[in-house]
Amino acid sequence: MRITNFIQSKLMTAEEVAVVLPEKVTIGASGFTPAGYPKVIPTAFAKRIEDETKKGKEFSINLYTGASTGDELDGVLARTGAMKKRLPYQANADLRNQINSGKIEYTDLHLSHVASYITHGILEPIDVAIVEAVDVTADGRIYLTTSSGMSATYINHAKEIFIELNENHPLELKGFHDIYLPDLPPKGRPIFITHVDDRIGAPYVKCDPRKIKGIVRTNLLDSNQDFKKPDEISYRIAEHILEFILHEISKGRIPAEYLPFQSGVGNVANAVLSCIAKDSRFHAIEMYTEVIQDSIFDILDADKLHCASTCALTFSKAGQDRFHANINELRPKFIIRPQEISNHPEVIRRMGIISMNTALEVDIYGNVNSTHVMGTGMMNGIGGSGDFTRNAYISIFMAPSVAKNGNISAFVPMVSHVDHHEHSTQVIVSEYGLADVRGLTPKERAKVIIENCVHPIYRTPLKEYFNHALEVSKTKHTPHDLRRVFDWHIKYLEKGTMKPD
Ligand code: 0RQ
Repeated sequence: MRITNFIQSKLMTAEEVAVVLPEKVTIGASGFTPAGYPKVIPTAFAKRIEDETKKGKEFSINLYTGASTGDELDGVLARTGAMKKRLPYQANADLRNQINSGKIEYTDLHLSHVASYITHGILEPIDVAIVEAVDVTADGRIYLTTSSGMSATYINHAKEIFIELNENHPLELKGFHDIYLPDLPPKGRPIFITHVDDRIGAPYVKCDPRKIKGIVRTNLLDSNQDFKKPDEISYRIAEHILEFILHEISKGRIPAEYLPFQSGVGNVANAVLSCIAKDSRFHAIEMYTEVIQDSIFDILDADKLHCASTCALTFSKAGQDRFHANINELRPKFIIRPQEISNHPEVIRRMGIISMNTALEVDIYGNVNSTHVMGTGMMNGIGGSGDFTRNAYISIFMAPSVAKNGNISAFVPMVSHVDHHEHSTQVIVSEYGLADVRGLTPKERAKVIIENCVHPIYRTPLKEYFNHALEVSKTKHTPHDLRRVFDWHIKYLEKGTMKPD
């Protein structure tokens, strides 16, 4: 870390920043899944809020980020009770509880839409940007850390900027980012990314240095959970996906050198990468995705990564140590882009991405719910899953066939909330098998999904529902019995299980 005269002149403690933040404030923070988010300023601000609320002061915070962040941002601010609005994605238990108890309003947004909502003034404007950086220069170049997220847009729009200068990251992190924001319609031009490793922007975010009101030195790592190896069910799902990809190559629908992969968060997504690493039938891949997790190290160890374009490097403590130790060697392997570019429909469609995301539940016609537990409770949010699903060359949804010890079937007559509808979903996979529903009619889709993906306990009941719907439905294109579509969910809510009696 080089402390220049400019940095020296702006140095403050987190507590000093906390005191100058307004009581009613909209914060645009760095951070994506949880990587590269500010840690000490929000913690100090939360402490101030707690102290001053006791003395009768009222605070009101809107918090915008790139995606989910760590407890030192989302958790501490949610627990103050002063958070009023949060967007566009979260995955923090305390925040989720407050959203679901109605105390915090949450706008669940496609991640590629956030920048234009900010720029067009659809959302409440940003007062203060708080971003984590590895370096800042006197002419206003801000070098971000492990994520890009929404930082560039928030920095552009904020009236004031506070920076957490994180000394834990080596200065060699400079150069991983490719910051480029498209112009607004009607001035928008094509985004010239035709290959995963194309660079079209700058390695820093540029701002008016007069807007930088304070810099706080920190050394805290991103607080990610230790990386859990995927479980047996995830490996079975991954195997079905690998067989499908090889089948598509044999049919000439995927080229032998593959297409770039997008892989979501969680167990199954990690299992797919681990399986590609181990499987001798697979050679090196490219990724055009929004989050890279520790499973990338399996791919790197097998020497099977050409390049990964991402919006965040979300590593466990061990993963972060390994990344730091090998940072120069890994530089050509990763590009970190703003979410408006990592998730941009134009680029995703042009490059022909194979997207792989996880569903909470899927219905017999292939509609997918990724966000709402039993139709009303927020889990995390749609995140980038819709950006990729809608625009991918092949969009795959994966789900273990049951949840909660078998008391919930992931395959139901009708999903209780729709994030990805039957027109966008193409391939559905559980540990029992894979349903390729491209080009099928609704009734054909129902048959292949029920036959290939559903857990044996629920297969016959779902078949019975479909046959019953076919019989009683007045119109037969997408047969349903509207009186019975949610019987499975209602049974779970009343009796704690969807299992047949
Ligand atoms: O709850 O831990 O209390 O048992 O849901 O399920 O199986 O641990 O799955 O961690 O892979 O997350 C869809 C949430 C899956 C995630 C989702 C319960 C289950 C468990 C979690 P417990 P698992 P994962 C990239 C792309 C949307 C955003 C996205 C997600 C908990 O993948 O948030 O894809 N996706 N972004 O028991 C009730 C059901 C259930 C259920 C599972 N049908 N009903 N509960 N569970 N199925 C990242 C970004 O966009 C930034």
